[in-house]
Order: sequence, then C-alpha cells, then structure tokens
Amino acid sequence: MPKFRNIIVTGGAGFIGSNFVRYIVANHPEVAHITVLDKLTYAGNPANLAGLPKEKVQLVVGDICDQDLVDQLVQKADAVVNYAAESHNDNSLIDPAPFIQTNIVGTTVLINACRKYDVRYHHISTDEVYGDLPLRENLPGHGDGPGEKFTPDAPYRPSSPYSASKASSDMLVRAWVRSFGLRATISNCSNNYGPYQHIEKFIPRQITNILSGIRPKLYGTGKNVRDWIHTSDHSRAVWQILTAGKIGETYLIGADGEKNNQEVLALILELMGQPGDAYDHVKDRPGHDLRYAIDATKLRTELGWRPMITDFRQGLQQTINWYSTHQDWWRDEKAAVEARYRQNGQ
Ligand code: NAD
Ligand code: TDX
Repeated sequence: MPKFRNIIVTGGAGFIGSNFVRYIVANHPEVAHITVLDKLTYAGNPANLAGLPKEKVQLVVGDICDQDLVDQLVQKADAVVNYAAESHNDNSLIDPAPFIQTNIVGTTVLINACRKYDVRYHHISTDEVYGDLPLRENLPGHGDGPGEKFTPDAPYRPSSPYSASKASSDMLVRAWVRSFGLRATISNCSNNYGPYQHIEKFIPRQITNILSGIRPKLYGTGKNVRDWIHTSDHSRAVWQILTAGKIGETYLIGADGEKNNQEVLALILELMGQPGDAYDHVKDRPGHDLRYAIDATKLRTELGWRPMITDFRQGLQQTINWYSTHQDWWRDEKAAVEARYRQNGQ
C-alpha cells in the first residue's frame, strides 16, 4: 500500500472535501500534512475545518485554475484528491460558465501538474455522468436486473450543464491516464447527505426551511429517486481507492440507499414533528433526472469497502440534530438562498 505523507485536498472547505480532511486527521496519522486548496466560493467555508490541528491542516485560499499556484503546491505533494467543483445542478441551469471553468479547465490544470511532477491523482466525480434510469416500477427486474443500476462501464449520458462538466472532467482524466501515464483513479458517487452540506441542497434546504418556519419545497411530482449515502461512508471509500485502487480504474460508490424525494421529505417532516402534508409542490427542475442507482459491487468485492451508516432514518435524524444545533453555521445565508429559489419559481 503506498504511503502518502503530503496530500492536497482541493475543495476541502466544502461539504464532502472537509469530511474527507476530518476523516484523514482522525484515522490516518501516517498522513503528516494536508494542504486544502479552496477558492472559498459561496459553498466553501473555513468553519468546516474548525478545530483541526493547524500544524497538520493548512488552508490555501486559491483557485484550481491558477496554474502557477497549483504547480507550486503539487510539486511538494504525494497525492492530489480533487473535490473542488461547482456542484449544484440548479445553479448550472442559471449560469453554466463557472461549471465549465472550474470543473473542466480546473481539472485540466490539476492533471497537467500531476503529470509534470508524477503525483498520484484521485478524481471525485458523480453518478450523474451516467444520466438517469427508469423508475423501478417500469423495469423488468424491478431495478435490480442487469443494466438497471449504474455500473463503471455504463455509457456517459449527462443531462445538465453540471453533470456534463463532470463527465468532461472524467474523460480528460481517462485520456491523461492513457496518453500520458497519469497515475489516476476516478470515483463516481451517489447523493451524499450529512452535516456541513450547503443549504441550497435538497435535504438541508428542507430541514432549515422547517427550522425557519418556511414550508419545504418539492420539485414536480417528487417521484424522482436518489441513491443516498452518508458522506462519512463516501470518505472511507475514497481513502480505500486512493490507497488500494488500481491505477486507471473507475469505482462507483453507493450504499443501496434509493428513495424518492417524497419519501425523504415525509421522513424529514415526521422526524421534525410536522404534519405529513406541510409542504409545497413547486416548479420542476428542467431536464430533471428521474432515478439514480449505483451498483457498487466492484468497490465491495475488489477493495472490501462496506457502508457503515445503513440506517437512513438514524443518519437523517443525526443530520437534523446537527442543523438544529448549528444554526450559526447556516442562518446568515438562509434568506439569500431562498430569495434566489423564489426568483426561479422554486
Ligand atoms: P460543495 O459545493 O459543498 O464544495 C465545493 C468546494 O469547492 C467549495 O469549498 C468551493 O469553495 C470549492 N471550489 C469551487 N470552485 C473552486 C475553484 N475553482 N478552485 C478551488 N476551490 C473551488 O460540493 P460538495 O457537495 O462537497 O462536492 C464535492 C465534490 O463531490 C464535487 O466534485 C462534486 O461533483 C462531487 N460529488 C458530490 C456529491 C453530492 O451529493 N454532494 C455526490 C457525488 C459527487
Ligand atoms: O428544494 C428542492 N426540492 C427538490 O425536490 C431541491 C433543492 C431539490 N429537490 C430535488 C431535486 C433532486 O431530485 O431533490 C433531489 C436532490 O436534489 P439536489 O440536492 O439538488 O441534488 P442532485 O441534483 O441530485 O445532485 C446531488 O447529487 C449528485 C449533488 O448536488 C451533486 O453535486 C452530485 O453530483
């Protein structure tokens, strides 16, 4: 197993990247130093790294598109794990430009530097690159038959500017592996939930709506299915792939957590003591993907990974508790996030 002493985590001040940084600090003392390279966009927050040892975790505020800065940092590192991205589908439908810049151009800058200094690269991606799947009730194998979940060799069919930009970045990484011998792996994960997720996203938006006396908002029919995984299970999987994965390979990360949006919202309402009908149906997302579902067999069998948080109700309750007890973390932004949604009819 390779030893990585100096790791760069790009986007490490965001939701999932900061979870990975905390995971390494708590579980892998052999990592001597973590450089978080983060632009601190609206989604990045230094508070996500609060309490971590300063001698071990250094935040460099900067852009992954800045070639000089990236070169300077990468030449001193053993590995780069790239979480930095514009990550919200709804924003990409309003203005795709930053998605093209950060997700595609930024990834290219990082893989060029890793190629130049022969540094191990791991690319964080999403199941959305595979497009969407029919709902279970419309499938002969009821969602579990061959081809009824995403597998690593499924064709790329991204739907939104966000998922198209992530798909492009995956393709660039694959090309750099094949053409230039870049030592890279890719992981495509399903929908994450847990503490520190930005309140623009589905689950924290509804929790913080209820805490603010605003009715939750469900897009369209609410029948769209997402495959939920706790972010700490994602972090454990990424570490496993970084240290034991095969160069050039793609691993899908998912915890068999399929639920439609209506079911998730019903559970949030129940756990927060609200009536089951205390929500609004709002305008659907254009091009809204119907169903995501991950087949994580490769990760489970080849790398021995298993999710630890398999009780969604319990994971959601803990997430609700976190947003309830950390209102200072999200309160200042709430009005602006909701005003933006309102402008969009959502
Ligand atoms: P996030 O929006 O919470 O965090 C993104 C972070 O990247 C922020 O800290 C932001 O400041 C930083 N960033 C943005 N542009 C940057 C730039 N140009 N240079 C440096 N830093 C920049 O996103 P997230 O939900 O934590 O997602 C992280 C990664 O995981 C993304 O690549 C996303 O595509 C992927 N992913 C997310 C999910 C999910 O459910 N949230 C699922 C699968 C994959
Ligand atoms: O208010 C809402 N009401 C609603 O019904 C919001 C914000 C969302 N939704 C629906 C849309 C989706 O079907 O909930 C579902 C989840 O929405 P998001 O939280 O925006 O996530 P999604 O679009 O599925 O993408 C997420 O998972 C894959 C992450 O944001 C991506 O970064 C990741 O790649």
